[in-house]
Amino acid sequence: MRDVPDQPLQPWKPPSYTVDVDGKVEGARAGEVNNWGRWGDHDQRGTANLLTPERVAEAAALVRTGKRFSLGLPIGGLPTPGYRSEPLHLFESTTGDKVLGEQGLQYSDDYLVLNLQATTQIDALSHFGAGGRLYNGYWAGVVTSHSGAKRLGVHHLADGIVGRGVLLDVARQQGSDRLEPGFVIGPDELDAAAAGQGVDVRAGDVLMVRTGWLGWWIDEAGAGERHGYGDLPGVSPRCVPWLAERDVAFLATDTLAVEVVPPEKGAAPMALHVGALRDLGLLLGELFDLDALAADCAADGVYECFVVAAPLPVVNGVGSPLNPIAIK
Ligand code: UVW
Repeated sequence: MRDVPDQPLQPWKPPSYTVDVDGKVEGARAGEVNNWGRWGDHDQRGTANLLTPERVAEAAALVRTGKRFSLGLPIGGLPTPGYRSEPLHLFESTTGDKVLGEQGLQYSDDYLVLNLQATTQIDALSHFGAGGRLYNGYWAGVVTSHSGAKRLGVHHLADGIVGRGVLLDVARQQGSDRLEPGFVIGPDELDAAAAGQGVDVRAGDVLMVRTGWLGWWIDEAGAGERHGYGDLPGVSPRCVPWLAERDVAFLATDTLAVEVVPPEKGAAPMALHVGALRDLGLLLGELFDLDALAADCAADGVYECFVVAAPLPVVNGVGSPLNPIAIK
């Protein structure tokens, strides 16, 4: 038999810190702008805490026409991010194959094997850490291949991302169908879009930032080519203080990464993920299909709506597919 080269291994270093019985790193520190401890030392919901009953009720009152927009991508039949497996849809029984009993009863059942991040999705707070730490000082080692996220799992968000949705259509504001790969959305671009659209961003908002990238990827990029992580327009980590000042509850974009890739000169890779998920406990949404909503907002000039997005309560999951519904 031919030689098979050994797989390279990550160098292993025992943690130089102590982890308590609750899975928290003693003395762990977040970035300068952070929400650690704000909702309790053992909080596992982060900015989902901002989606209070009062805010949800106020947001529900935004519904005027009852027009609904699904912001979720169809699962199957569309390209999958290049670094994630394609969904596998299998059938256990189908009416074409099975007839039950003398009455001729027929039924179908199916399975889905899905990378939970491979479509429109929410990143749970266990999805991303840095320096061995997750949100609120939890140790990154609480997430294992054996047990999943023993802390900060997506099931803690089962009551949903529900609240006032605000669309900032940065692409349209910049006079473009889609922002170029690497286009940096900084605080100035967010402010300009909000001012241009006549909408404000408030505490507890579900903020959706449109780059136009998703529509381009699906409709034009070589008829459904898979796409890697290499070049995307997106939000700069410089927006983390901006998001914290406004107490945004959820940030989503119509891209694979939310953040700009490659990072701006001088910025660390994935610094927005670290600043949002780890430091603020700010939940992120990716691959939100914002085009139809954006067209409607441009037509009626109303950039706020009621949004309902329920993660699947996958116990110890680090994310979940979403079919977010915006209602105007
Ligand atoms: C990674 O961070 C690897 O993925 P995502 O952008 O989906 O959160």
